[in-house]
Amino acid sequence: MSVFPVVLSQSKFIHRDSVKYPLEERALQFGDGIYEVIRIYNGSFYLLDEHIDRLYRSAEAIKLTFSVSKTELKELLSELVVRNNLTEDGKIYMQITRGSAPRDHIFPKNVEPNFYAYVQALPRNLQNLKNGVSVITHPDERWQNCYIKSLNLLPNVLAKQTAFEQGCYEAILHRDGIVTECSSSNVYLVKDGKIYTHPTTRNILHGCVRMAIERFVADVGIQLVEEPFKIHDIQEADELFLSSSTSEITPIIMVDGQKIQDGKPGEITRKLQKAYEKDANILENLITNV
Ligand code: DCS
Repeated sequence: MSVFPVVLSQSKFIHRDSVKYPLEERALQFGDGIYEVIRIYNGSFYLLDEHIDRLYRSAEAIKLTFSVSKTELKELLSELVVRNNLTEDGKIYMQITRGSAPRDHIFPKNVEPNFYAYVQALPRNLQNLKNGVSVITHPDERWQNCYIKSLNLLPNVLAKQTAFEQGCYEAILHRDGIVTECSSSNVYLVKDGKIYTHPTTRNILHGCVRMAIERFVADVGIQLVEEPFKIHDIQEADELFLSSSTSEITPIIMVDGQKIQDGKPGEITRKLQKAYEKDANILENLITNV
C-alpha cells in the first residue's frame, strides 16, 4: 500500500518526497528509536490512547526526551489523517529516533529527536480473519527488553522471514520452550474454556489489541489467564489465535504443519472477533456474519 502524500516530519506537514535524512542518523545506524503502528477504521483511530501511552513509555525506557506533548501529538496525527482525506480503513506508522549526529554510541548532546508519521490504506484481511492462518514455532532470539517497542527488529524480521519461506503467516516465539509472543503479534491458547497468554513481563510487548481483549473478555464471559504456555501444549490446544493492530484477532489453524483440532477457527476466537468488531465500531460486521 502506498504512503499517502502528506507526511508529518518534525511536527510539520510536508510532501513525502521532501523527507530527507543524513547518513548519520541514529535509527539508521543503531536502530536507536521507537515506533508505533496505529489502526484506522473508516478514518477514525482505534486504541489511540493506548498506542500514545505506550509510545511515551517506550521513549522513557530508552531515555529519549520527546518535547511534543501527548495532546499535541494526538492533534497532529488526527490532522495528518484529515489532510490526506483518509476516510477508509488504514494505519499510521510513526517513529521517533534519537536524532541525527556524528556516529558515536554515546547519546549526542543537544540534538532534537527525529520524528515522522505517515498514513497508508489498509483493508481488513478478511481471508485470514475468516479462515485462519498457519504459523511456525521459532526460538525467541531477542533481547531482554521486548516490552519496549524499539526499532531494533532484526530477530523479529528473521523469524518472520523463516515463517514466510515455509508458506506461513507468523512465527510463534519461545524461550526454552515457553511461548512468549509472535514476531509482530501477541499469541493466545484456549484450553477448557480459558484463554492463556504470557504475562506482561519485560519479555513481551503489551499489545494494544491485547489491552482491548483484556477489557472485553469479561463481556464475552471468558477468563483470560496470564500464565505462559509451552510449545508442547500447543498440539493439545482447543484453539489458538494471535492479535495485533494490523492482524486484529486472527485464528491460528496450523502450527508447524500440524492442525489445531479440526483445522478450523474455534468458537471462543470467533466470539472475540465479534467483540473486537463491536469495540472498534466496525460497521460491516463481516466476521459476525460468517
Ligand atoms: N508483539 C510484537 C512483537 C509486535 O510487534 C506487536 C505489534 C504486537 C505484539 C501487538 O501489538 P499491538 O496489538 O499494539 O499492535 N506489531 C506492529 C508492527 O510492527 N506491525 O503491525 C503491528
